Amino acid sequence: MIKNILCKKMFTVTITVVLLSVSIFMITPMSSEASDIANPAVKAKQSNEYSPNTAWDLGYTGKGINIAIMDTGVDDAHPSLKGKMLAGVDFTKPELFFPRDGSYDPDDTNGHGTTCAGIATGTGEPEKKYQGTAPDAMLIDVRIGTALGIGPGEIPYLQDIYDSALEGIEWTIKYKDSEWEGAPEDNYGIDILSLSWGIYPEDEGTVGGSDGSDEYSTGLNRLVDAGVVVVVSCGNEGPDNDGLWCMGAASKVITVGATDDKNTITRTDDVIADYSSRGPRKDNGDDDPYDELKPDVVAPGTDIIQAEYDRIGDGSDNGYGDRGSGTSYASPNVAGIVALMLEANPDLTPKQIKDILRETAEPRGTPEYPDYPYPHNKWNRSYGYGVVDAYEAVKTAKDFGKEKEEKTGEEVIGGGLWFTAVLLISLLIIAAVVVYVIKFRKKH
Ligand SMILES: [Ca+2]
Ligand SMILES: [Ca+2]
Ligand SMILES: [Ca+2]
Ligand SMILES: [Ca+2]
Repeated sequence: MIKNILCKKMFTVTITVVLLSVSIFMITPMSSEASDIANPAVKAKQSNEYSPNTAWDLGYTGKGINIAIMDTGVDDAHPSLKGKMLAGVDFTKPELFFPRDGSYDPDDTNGHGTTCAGIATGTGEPEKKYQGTAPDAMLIDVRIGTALGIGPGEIPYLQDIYDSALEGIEWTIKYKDSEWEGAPEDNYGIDILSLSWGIYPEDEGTVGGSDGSDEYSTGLNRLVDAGVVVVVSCGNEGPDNDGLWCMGAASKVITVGATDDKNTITRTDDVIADYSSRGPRKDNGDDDPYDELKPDVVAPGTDIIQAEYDRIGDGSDNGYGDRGSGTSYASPNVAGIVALMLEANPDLTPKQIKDILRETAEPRGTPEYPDYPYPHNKWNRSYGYGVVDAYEAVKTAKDFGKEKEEKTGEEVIGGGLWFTAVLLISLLIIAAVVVYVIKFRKKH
């Protein structure tokens, strides 16, 4: 008996020591120097390292732009997200009791969606430490995932009956121009869909992943055609992945992989995250060899601290949670950058946004196709077209089309000068004629 009690005590002590060591190990990375890294590292937020060459220094923070987070729901009462939600819909609940006109506010009982919303749009209140890349952007909460993460319809055999992800995509197409009740005119509709979601292709013949012809990817392409910029995570399958999953494989979306920023704002030490899925996408056999070049860009996704959800409540008393990692955390960072670009130039099309992001990204790794035309000759299977650069992207977005306008302006000015010159010469000729006539009359 005594021996047993001693054993029990020893066991308890050992477990306590182990737990303490583990918790200390887990707390260490959350020290004060390890604050908000990913945001200044993409050159969105100001920093000692990159200011004044950051997007926020240019004056853009996402004002007048709406980002839909299609995920496990968002605890939008969290101090970082308070007052942001303009509309919501919950596809994990029956339509009969939960209206799907945008008026319902879904709960997050998993945490994934709240974290992603914070990375894109969080104000970081009250300390303003863990801010999103577009802290003035607003939110549309499109819930497709349950407490378990996966949504109804991601279970084989049920997919044909009801699929929350497909419902969510169709809803976003339908409501993309909606005049949300109580929203200022600038914040009508949906500008961007941020999707940290992937569904494994389940059909036969899907060796090598999806070629982008699956119904999730084609649905997202239709959403892009409707004018919404779609940003999707690449997946966490690592370097030996068998292609890309449905959604990130869509030709027209911006597919985002993850880097490890090493908890330093400087970009020089950043490397591809070991879990980030690699490209290219499976060949879809069309005459465009470039839509296979995915991921498009990479952004920090490792050890990210963000707004913490509440399993039962709305997160209104919550702070900021542990660090988490995944390409799920890289894509909302880029969705926020797209919001900054659209604020700088609301006329840009989704294709122009994607082209600018690819062109301005800082290339990394050996180019896989050096003979391809620019910018495709930058592409690497891990880093895509490179590490996203919010400053260069926003600056390029702002000036996009300006060169043409200025030229047109010059032409107008040029035309005005010509007109004045012709008028002056005509007047001179008339004056000369008048003088000549008067003189002629005087002589006769
Ligand atoms: Ca919500
Ligand atoms: Ca909740
Ligand atoms: Ca770094
Ligand atoms: Ca192709």
